[in-house]
Amino acid sequence: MLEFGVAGRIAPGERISGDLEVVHYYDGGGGALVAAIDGIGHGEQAAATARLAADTILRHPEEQPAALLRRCHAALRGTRGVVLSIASIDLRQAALSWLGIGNVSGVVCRGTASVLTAREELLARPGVVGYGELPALHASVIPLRARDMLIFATDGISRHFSDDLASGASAQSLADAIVAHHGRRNDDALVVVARAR
Ligand SMILES: [Mn+2]
Repeated sequence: MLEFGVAGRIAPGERISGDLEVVHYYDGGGGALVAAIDGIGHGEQAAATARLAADTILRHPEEQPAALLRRCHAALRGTRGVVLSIASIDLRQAALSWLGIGNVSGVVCRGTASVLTAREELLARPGVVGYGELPALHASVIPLRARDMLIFATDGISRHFSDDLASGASAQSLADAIVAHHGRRNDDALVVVARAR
């Protein structure tokens, strides 16, 4: 199974974040969806668009990331759109399939009990989900071993967030620490952490 952590911050002057996470088991716990969504703009309108994307994903949690992004693109037509990165984790096969449109960062840190040994970064495609044309969508699939950690961060988090991760921390304390140390003050921020046990 997975251990999850979610942390975020609302942009100054707003009452609601336009960033939204999806953390959801499907197939009786055989799989899990993890996504970080950043609604374009701020406040209520961005939050509503992000909610629409999350609801669209949650209606078909068993589908692959590319299919889910295409569903979101259709559902969000007429809105300002979102950028989002999503991972579908097959827990029986210990495989993670991920895909991103826009600038939500994604990294998988390979870890043992005390040392983070390597990382793989998500190569997200440019674009906006719900606006214009989607680029060709090809999820990449990587193995997920025990202690490996998936982290998604919206652009309210500095790009350098993964430089100094402490692998021993809980997923939640890690998410909290990333927001505290790498959050930008002028934007909504969201960090989603999923660690394989
Ligand atoms: Mn943002």
